Order: sequence, then C-alpha cells, then structure tokens
Amino acid sequence: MSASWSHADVKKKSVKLFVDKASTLRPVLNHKPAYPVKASLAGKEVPLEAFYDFGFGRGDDAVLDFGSHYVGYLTIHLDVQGGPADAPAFLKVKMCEYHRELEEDSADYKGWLGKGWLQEEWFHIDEFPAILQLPRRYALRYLKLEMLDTSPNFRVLVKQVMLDTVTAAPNKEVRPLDTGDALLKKIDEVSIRTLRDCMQDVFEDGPKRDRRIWLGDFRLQAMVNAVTFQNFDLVKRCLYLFAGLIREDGAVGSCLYAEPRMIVDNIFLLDYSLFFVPTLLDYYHATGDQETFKELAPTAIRQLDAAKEYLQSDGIVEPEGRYSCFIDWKDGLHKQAAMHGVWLYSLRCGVQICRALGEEHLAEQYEADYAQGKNAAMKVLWNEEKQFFVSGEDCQISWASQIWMCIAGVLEGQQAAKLLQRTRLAEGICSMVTPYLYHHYVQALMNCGEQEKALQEIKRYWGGMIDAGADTFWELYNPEDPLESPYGSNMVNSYCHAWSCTPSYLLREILSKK
Ligand code: RAM
Repeated sequence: MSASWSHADVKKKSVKLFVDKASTLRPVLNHKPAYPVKASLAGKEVPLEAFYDFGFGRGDDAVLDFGSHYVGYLTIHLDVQGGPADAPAFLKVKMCEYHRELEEDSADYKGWLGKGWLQEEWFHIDEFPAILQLPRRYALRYLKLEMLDTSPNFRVLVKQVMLDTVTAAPNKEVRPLDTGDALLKKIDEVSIRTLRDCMQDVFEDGPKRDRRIWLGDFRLQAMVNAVTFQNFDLVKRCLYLFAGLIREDGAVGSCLYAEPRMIVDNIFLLDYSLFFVPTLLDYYHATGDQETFKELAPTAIRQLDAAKEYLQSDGIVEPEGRYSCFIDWKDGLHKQAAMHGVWLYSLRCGVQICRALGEEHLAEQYEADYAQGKNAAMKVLWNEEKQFFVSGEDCQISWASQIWMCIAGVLEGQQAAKLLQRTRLAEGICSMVTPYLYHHYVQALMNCGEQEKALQEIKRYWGGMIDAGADTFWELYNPEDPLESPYGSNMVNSYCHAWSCTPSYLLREILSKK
C-alpha cells in the first residue's frame, strides 16, 4: 500500500481539509413562492375567495391544499373581523405531506421517536393585523388551520398564505422520460419531485423526518441526481463531509447532522459505511473529477479493510452483534447473508477504484478477497436442497439475501434470474418493506437482463403508492399493511423519502437498454 493510502495519513490530512472543502460547496438554495390552490371549510370544498372571506371563530377549521408537495417556510397574514379583539386568538396549524395525516391526532401518538417531529404549532395572536412567520422549515402539501378560540367579540380573517419553497435542485426542467406509458411518466415525475424536496443543504433523507444525511440514502440520491438535476457539487460536498467527519476508528459514519454544525452521528451501520465505496466510484464515473476521486479513494478503501475485521473463520461476514447493519426495515430479517452481499459488491467497486488509480497491487488483493468471499457464500450460504441462499441458524430465506447475492454477482445471468423468479413464487419467505430494498430488487433484475420484469415491478410497487395518492414517494410502503411503521406509529413516517426516488434512475437505465 502506498504511504499516502495509509489510514493514519488519511485521518491526519482529512478532518479539517475535507470539512473545509465541503463548507465551500454549501449550496445556494433556490426559492420560489407557492400558494394554496384549493380550500375546504369544515370538510367541504369552497372557492378560495370564500375561504379568504371567512371569519374564523371558536372551533372553525379549514384545510388549504398547495396542489403538490413542497418544502419551505410558511407566512400567514391574519386580520380581524368585527372586534376589537378583546382576547388573543388561539390558532393551531398542522402541516401534512400526505392526506391521511390530516385525520391523525398527535394526542394519540405512542411511537418511540420524538413527538417533536410531528409538524404542528399553536399560536396566541394578541394584535391584528398579524403576520405569522413560522421559523421552522416544513414539508407539506396540506395546511390545516384550527381556530381553537377567539372571543364572541371578533373573528379572524386569513388574508394570505404563502410558502417560500426551497431546494438545492437547480431551477431547470429535467428532460422527461422518453416513454408513451402514462404511469411510468407519473412515477418519474413523482420520483424527481421526491429528490428535489430532499435536496437541501445536503442530500437529506426526508425533509419532514429526520432531515439528516444517511449514506445509504445519499448513494441512491446521487445516482438519480446524475441523470436528472446533475448538481454534482452537492454530491461532492456530501462525499467530503462523510470523509472529513470520519470516526476515530476510520469508519465512515452512517449519518451526519448538518445543523447547527456538522457532526457525525454515533450510529454505525456496516453496510452504510461500505456504501462510501460505490458512491465515490459512481461520482467519478459521472463527472470524471480526478482530484476528488484521488483525494477520497483512500477513505473508500479503508472501509473495505475495516469490514474484513468482521469476517468469520468460514469466510462469511459475522452476524450482527459487534456491528449493526440496515438492509431493510423488515421485522425479523436475518441480515448476515445480505450483509455479506453488500461487502462483496463493495469489493468489486473497490477493485475498479484501485484500477482507475493505477493501484494494481491493491486491485489484485481485493479481487482475491472477492473470489474467496464468493466461494464462501456458495459453500456456507447456498442451500442446495432449498435452492436459495439462507441466513442464520434457522436458515431463514429472505428476499434481502437473494437480492444481495445477485447484486454481489454470486449468481449472475440466467442463474440469478431464475433465483429471483423462484423467490417470487416461494411462499412464506421473509418479505421486504422499504422502497430501499425494492430498489435493490429492481437493480438485481436489471443486472440479470430481466428488463421487462423490472418495469413491471416498478409499476406495481411505486405505482401502488401513486394509486394511494402519493405526490412524493415514501419511506416505507407495504402494500399488505398501509399503516406499517418501523417506529411504533405511522404518524412519524416520512412521505417524501430520499431512498424511494430511484425509479427515475432505474427507468432511464432500463429504457436506454431497450
Ligand atoms: C431512518 C431513515 C433513513 C435510513 C435509516 C437507516 O432513520 O429512514 O433514511 O437510512 O433509518
């Protein structure tokens, strides 16, 4: 290994230099005002003029619809009707990404994530006219207003509502997908909107929750960005942030907080830290930016070496315990086989990085690791009798294991296609619940030439969210259980979630090969 690739050297140079570089790449956000396009009073749709003429008194409520999903800052202009206002008006506002949220009551919230994520505020308004400028940024399509109280002496008029929308996506139209299929076109539009609304100071995972940058989500956002908005500076900024905020043990963190200052979270997910490798490689392929590639390659390579520390004597990555990994939110999923697949896939990307930089010796070393890891997968994880890859002592058969073994190239071509077909037909196997794992499923189909099936699955899964009224795609979608949540309550689910925006990438890939 050349001196400049050693971990100590990387660590010494990186921290400040990389974070400084990331700071210079902070995006200037694009602002555009958005206004309500529809209104309803007490559940009944009314013309917008009727809404602005309506005097709100105790118990009156209304819903404003901005017509689509946006991220931004709300300003509400209020005035008094009748009066004088001899008491404060007491107003509750609630911001909703998805129509189902309008019916939910936060008093019933029993989830284990902080309730503070729920987008609602209460205001006492002492003087009129008043301008409420909400300091928090919200993700919404709908705004619900509930006048908790005024006094018998006065009512409140809502004179204007404006949303100052923000995004780091460039102000340009993305070339629409070249397809005659209306559903695919719609899926593409919704994917692009999802990405747009997650592009803020960094690539956020969800603008409602949790507004951080996660490597697993970022890798997919960067893929979609490369074929749509092409804001490569934002990708570069995030790569430098992950590399600059590297943990003491040399692992790239799984997620970073952008505000109030850049810090790395203490959650460590082995699969996410490895995804630094393909993300850097994809960035290089998309931009040809040698300088960044060279500077960050040692950080990527370090992840491959660190992951090796978790190999068991049989050559398989050990099960979760000393480390955690993500893979999918599916309850009860045994992740060892899938994690092994992520490691193998990352090794393949690592080999390409080393070759591109003329580090032939290292490339050969990782090629050998890959070959050993692949053999071990066939020996330990492949179950000849069942004709599936299995994970754990109970020999669990899951979608995740089959998908990642295909992406890793343990089975390829026809063999992989047949494995995925058997998985579709199998009963009682451990299923998948996130668009994140569905993305990898579709990618696996594409890798083994199953383009038609890939299209069908995109239509079925992402089309299902469209049928359910999605303006942006969701963090979690289980067609069998629309209320499913990994957090003990679907109220905190995010309905505009980075990892679900990949159809725009997948579809362009599939259509370019047709
Ligand atoms: C949640 C978010 C995020 C994901 C992590 C693992 O907090 O949904 O997007 O990457 O989990």
